[in-house]
Amino acid sequence: MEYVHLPYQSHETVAAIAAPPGEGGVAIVRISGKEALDVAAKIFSGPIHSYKTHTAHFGKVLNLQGEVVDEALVLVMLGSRSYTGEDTVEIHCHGGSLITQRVLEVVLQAGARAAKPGEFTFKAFINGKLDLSQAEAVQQLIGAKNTLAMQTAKQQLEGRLSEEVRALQRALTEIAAVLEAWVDFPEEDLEFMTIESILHTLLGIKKRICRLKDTFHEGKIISHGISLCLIGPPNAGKSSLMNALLGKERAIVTSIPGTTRDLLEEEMKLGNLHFRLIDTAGIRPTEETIEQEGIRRSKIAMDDADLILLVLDATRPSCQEGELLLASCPKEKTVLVWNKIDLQTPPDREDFPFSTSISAKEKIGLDHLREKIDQILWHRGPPSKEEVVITSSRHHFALAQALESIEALIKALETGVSAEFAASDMRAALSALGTILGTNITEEILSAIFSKFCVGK
Ligand SMILES: Nc1nc2c(ncn2[C@@H]2O[C@H](COP(=O)(O)OP(=O)(O)OP(=O)(O)O)[C@@H](O)[C@H]2O)c(=O)[nH]1
Ligand SMILES: [Mg+2]
Repeated sequence: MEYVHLPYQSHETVAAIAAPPGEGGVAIVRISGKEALDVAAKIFSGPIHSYKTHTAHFGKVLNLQGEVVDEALVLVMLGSRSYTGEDTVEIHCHGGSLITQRVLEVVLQAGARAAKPGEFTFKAFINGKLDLSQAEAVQQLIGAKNTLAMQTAKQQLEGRLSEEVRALQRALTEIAAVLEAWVDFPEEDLEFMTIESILHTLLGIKKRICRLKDTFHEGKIISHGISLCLIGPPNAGKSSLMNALLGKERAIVTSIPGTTRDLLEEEMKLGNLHFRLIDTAGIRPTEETIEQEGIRRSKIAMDDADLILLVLDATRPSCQEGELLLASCPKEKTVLVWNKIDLQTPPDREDFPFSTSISAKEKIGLDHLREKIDQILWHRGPPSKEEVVITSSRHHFALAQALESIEALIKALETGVSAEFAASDMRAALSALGTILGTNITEEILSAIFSKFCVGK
């Protein structure tokens, strides 16, 4: 594997356009590293070396031949009081894509290296300005598609998750010290902490890790969005419902069963969350090749979906296809939707905990359906502003690993296994927690994290 960021590169002075691509009033070319001032001095008309830190200066950007490239405002940030934690010069130039590119070119000709994806944030991490979970939060904050996602990313960037992890680490380290002492001096009676009190503390820690790990259910919903799949027999009104939810005629609707042949996807916002709505081909036995393929895709979409809307036709309450789907849809992620209630009252299906009745054609019952979707999504309501929520599968994995080690540790202590084994479980738990903050982490993982960033972040 080729590493995007090796730690030894962190001393190099790098530059990139830190503004989004395209045209704007102003764009920023950022230079960071110990030669940032020297580089900027070669291409700026003013006396950069004499500027005080955190001051802005107007002047001209010149190429190495002394020709004017643009007029710009230069911002100087020295020492550790910058985003990257090292000398930084920002050139605020005119925001045309060509002119910004020219400014960057002269900066590179003056001696800076082109920054790699996420390299500014990587520098902030290496220089101790951010821990790894905070660095990941930068990416999430920039990519947040709804206010809840923004709120959780901001909270993580402020260090709330890090604080929680550090508190867990501190509590474990105290116990680790006792366990290590037992390994070193087994014959001594260490009475200041009994096995019972250690077990009691460990159970408390286990509970806290469990709680944090379980917030991933909410975290995923918030930050990754939800795939919502419409499933049902032909002609039940899936495409009509898709259109009604989207508020536009996206899918073809006809009275001919088997109208939809392929998967149709569309983004939708519902409340604070974003959804990927997927309309599918109606499921029924058929000899027709194209329809068979469509049905195969419907079934895959149904398995992959976070949520299913099982749409049944109230005028055909006990059709065979409907019964088969009722038996095969997982109840915990399915809302049973009786459609066409303008024509007939649907039967009661008490075996489905989440069900509702609508008319997609007459737009009846849609608000109630949206409420049902909300209910099935949140196991215990959306998280409060104060609650720390994890949104990354990397963090979820680390917490699961820590939990496993702590469970092994508890078992070892309960069954009186040698202190050495217990101490090694403890080290494994601490090390798993450390990966969230970026300690004990391989270059491969670091590289994978930062390579997902864009250049300029
Ligand atoms: N009366 C009434 N008719 C509806 C309602 N919803 C859909 N329909 C009609 O039912 C027929 C089928 O609707 P579609 O939305 O195409 O059904 P579908 O489930 O997508 O069907 P396939 O794509 O064939 O699987 C159309 O003629 C719709 O106008 C409803 O709530 N009430
Ligand atoms: Mg359809």
